Amino acid sequence: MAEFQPLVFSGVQPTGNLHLGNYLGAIRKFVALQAEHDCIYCVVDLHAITAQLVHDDMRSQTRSIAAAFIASGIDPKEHIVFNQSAVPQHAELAWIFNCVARIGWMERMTQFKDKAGGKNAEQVSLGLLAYPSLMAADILVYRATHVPVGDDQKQHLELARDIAQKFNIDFMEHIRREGSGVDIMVGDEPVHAYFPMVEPLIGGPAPRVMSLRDGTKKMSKSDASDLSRINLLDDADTVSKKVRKAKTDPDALPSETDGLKGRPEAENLVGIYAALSDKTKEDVLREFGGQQFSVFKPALVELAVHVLSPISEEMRRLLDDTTHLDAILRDGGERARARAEKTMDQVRDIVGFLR
Ligand code: AQP
Repeated sequence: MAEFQPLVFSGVQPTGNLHLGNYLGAIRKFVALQAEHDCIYCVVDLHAITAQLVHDDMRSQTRSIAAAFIASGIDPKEHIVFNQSAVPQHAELAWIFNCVARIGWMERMTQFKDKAGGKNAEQVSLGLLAYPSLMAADILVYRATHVPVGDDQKQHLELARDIAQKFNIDFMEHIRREGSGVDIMVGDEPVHAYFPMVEPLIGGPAPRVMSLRDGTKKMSKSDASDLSRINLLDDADTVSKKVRKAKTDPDALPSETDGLKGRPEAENLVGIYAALSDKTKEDVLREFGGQQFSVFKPALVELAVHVLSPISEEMRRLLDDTTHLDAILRDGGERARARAEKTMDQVRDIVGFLR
């Protein structure tokens, strides 16, 4: 049975300062996957206008995320780094997916419910509701098979699978006729598919990094309090201040992970330490179990600065030369467009548009 060619795709929105959650949940995985896979990494600027239409600094935010990718170790020559709006095929496929997906699927998305928040639901943009359909198109316009993301994106990836599956079933005869499908197994069922069933790559000790001010809330670019997150561009003093001020409880760290239950802030800081040091939470507690936060926090600051400062230095260097950075994005955009057009050329035939 044939297989889809393995391909990694993921994206980050240019909606604010990149933080430790984006780094540990996503960008660090992007870097690691390059060794074994063909990878496409995108600054998803079309997504950035779904929650807020007018941005004063979208271009600089876009460059900043591209700089973070490269400074973290993504090789834009070997792989592809570009911004989404440079490849109009994403939006074209998203329109087709808007007609494949059902409104009920979109309305069930937790992120939509959080962002549209109850009585505001009628007032938010149609784009915010349709966001997961564009996300499915971002991935599937390359027929990508693996998507590294933070835990918060799990539901959107399940929806991308639902969209791919419905497209494959609805157009099964057309796909066969056009000869562009692949025979795959979905569970125990053999299916002649055009789009692969994407696999989310979520994991590690910090798949969802939580706010430093509230261990029950996700660390987020849009949190009003800058103290809630460590930004990739924060200097050592700022990182130190934020970790010192991070909410904790008065108890010492436990020696076993069971002892972190019901202590979300402690669990979050231990998870961050583990992820930054490539260890497990068990390893961290073996080292720090029984210690107070007054001992653990300075160790965490030292580690965070050690890992993040080379990245922020390199980001600043790249951001000083926007001509070079723009050329990287332009080159990535051209290569991405050629690949996306190959898919859309077949999709237009599968759907049956007059050519
Ligand atoms: N707190 C987090 N922990 C782990 N992973 C996270 N990601 C985001 N926050 C965390 C992952 O980062 C990638 C890029 O995210 P995004 O910018 O495209 O969208 P987001 O999830 O909406 O990020 P934010 O920071 O929460 O932005 P706002 O505040 O604008 O909504 C994704 O893989 C995401 O999982």
